[in-house]
Amino acid sequence: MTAPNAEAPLPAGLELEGLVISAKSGFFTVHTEQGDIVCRLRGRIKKKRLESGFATIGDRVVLQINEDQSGAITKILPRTSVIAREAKHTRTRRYKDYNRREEAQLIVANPDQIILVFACANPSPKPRMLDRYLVVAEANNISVIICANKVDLVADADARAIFDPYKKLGYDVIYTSTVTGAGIDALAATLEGKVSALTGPSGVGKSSLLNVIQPGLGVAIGGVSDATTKGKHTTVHSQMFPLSTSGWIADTPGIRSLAIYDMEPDEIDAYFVEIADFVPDCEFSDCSHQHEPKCAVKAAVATGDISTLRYESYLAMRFGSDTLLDLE
Ligand SMILES: Nc1nc2c(ncn2[C@@H]2O[C@H](COP(=O)(O)OP(=O)(O)OP(=O)(O)O)[C@@H](O)[C@H]2O)c(=O)[nH]1
Ligand SMILES: [Mg+2]
Ligand SMILES: [Zn+2]
Repeated sequence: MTAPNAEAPLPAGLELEGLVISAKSGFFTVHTEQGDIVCRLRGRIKKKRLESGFATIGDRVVLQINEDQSGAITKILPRTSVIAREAKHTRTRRYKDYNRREEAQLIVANPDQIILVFACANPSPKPRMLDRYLVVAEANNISVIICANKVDLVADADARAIFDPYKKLGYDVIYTSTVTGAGIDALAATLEGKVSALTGPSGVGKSSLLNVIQPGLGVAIGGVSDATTKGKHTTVHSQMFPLSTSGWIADTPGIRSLAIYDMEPDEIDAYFVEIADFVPDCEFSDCSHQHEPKCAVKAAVATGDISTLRYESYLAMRFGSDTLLDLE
């Protein structure tokens, strides 16, 4: 016996609201109270997509049921935030509005938090990339949890030397291993009831973490081509998964490069949280914190209140010629 209505078709024209949990080649799976419905964008939206924004996972949308039980997305509800990397060819274009960033490659819309995954080794962590992600998250006002994965591969002290300084800056850092299980409960606890997105370079173990946090998903995991360098870009499409503890988690493809865009150079000051603290004390209001006298930022670097690494990272991001930093 099936439950009443379990097999009953939904009436054509029925409007439902839901959450986009997968987006692939023009097909969107939308989670609704009536189940998961495969949708396409309604033609009118497609044409108007420059205004309405292309749907991405995490978007809340309105859809209409078709005769064949598929759906047509008729409306993308306003986003509260979005994590995107800019498409290279649109680097110089500016998008102030979250809903108009379709030319950037959207990674996930409306996340409550991002889990920024780096490996302690294999591939080796790159603090400059981490800083860049943090700037993007700060700029989008999204909270970040730093997950230092593969702790089993290094001495504890070595892992802490790299990631503990971020705790001092106020970021949550969780050390994990999908091999030993270290830190997995702590990570899982931070996900409860929230929409989170796993992001970071390829090969750091994002999909592996998902598989241990929510066993049974069977998400494909890949290798790392060379012990010190690159992941294999195993995950190709972003996807949201429901957590049995409540909440959703998105697995996303490893990011090759992450552009800083939509940001004036001096805005970067505000997104390096510890640098922002000292900027008001600089003698000159337009201080570039490089060579000016009575620069509070340089003074803080000299006393160790700002780490040299972070200061260099800041300079590279603000004044470096590389607007697109290779993450691998
Ligand atoms: N030693 C060790 N290896 C791990 C750990 N977590 C994942 N790995 C390995 O790292 C490799 C990459 O894992 P994935 O989960 O595919 O990495 P990913 O971040 O999803 O990579 P992309 O999908 O390419 O972005 C696999 O060989 C995993 O078995 C860990 O905690 N310790
Ligand atoms: Mg993956
Ligand atoms: Zn200064």
